[in-house]
Amino acid sequence: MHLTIVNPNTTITMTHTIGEAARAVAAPGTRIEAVNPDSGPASIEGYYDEVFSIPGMLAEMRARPHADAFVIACFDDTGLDAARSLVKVPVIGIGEAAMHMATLLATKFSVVTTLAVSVPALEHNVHKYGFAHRCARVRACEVPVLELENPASDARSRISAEIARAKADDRAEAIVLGCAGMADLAAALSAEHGLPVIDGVASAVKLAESLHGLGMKTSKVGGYAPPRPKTYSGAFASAAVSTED
Ligand code: 5HY
Repeated sequence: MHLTIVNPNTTITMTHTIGEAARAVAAPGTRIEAVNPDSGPASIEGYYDEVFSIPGMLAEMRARPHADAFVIACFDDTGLDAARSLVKVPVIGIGEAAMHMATLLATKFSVVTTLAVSVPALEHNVHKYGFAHRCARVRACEVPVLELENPASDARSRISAEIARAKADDRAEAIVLGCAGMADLAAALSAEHGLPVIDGVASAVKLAESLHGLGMKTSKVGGYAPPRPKTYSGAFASAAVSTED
């Protein structure tokens, strides 16, 4: 299968990290393409960044009609519902994927994300996905997203310390890493802390492969029905959907 992974922010080094994490777990027949838009925020930290990342992300998806499935590689699952409306093939958000995996491994989990500004949106998703009774807490380690790209930063140690607090205070039995930029840290942190530490990129790759293998596609009979053709004007004129799409 051809699996396209879209990093909605514009930081190419993070896209590379994401692609490597995906290829590390992909099945032999899965071709991974990791991309990001040229327009939009360098990182997504809260509601304002999120909005401006979505048009570029959708454009990247629209430019790849050959993909058998897509992964949205931002833990906020940025634009996930719009993406599922736009394309017929499965679209997996790394946040939703990681939370599903956590519920298969533990009675309760905590999320460790970057900054406090990101927490409310992730808490909303926990409730939206039906995991409120399984997620002990969404925590922030107060590491800016782009600090994860800085080898000299103390990001890893701060994430590790937050995991220790989640184990002690939340009695978390598993940890979900709340940023795509943390994808390369999961295995080492799991070994260090002695519990499952789940990366959403790897989780989403395997779920996408499963859905493709089952021949399953997104339902188009309700909320994810194709957008109705209509005029789009101004900067978004190119986003208009025709009946041929
Ligand atoms: C992410 N931001 O996965 C989110 C994480 C966050 O640019 N990629 C980003 O902090 O919300």
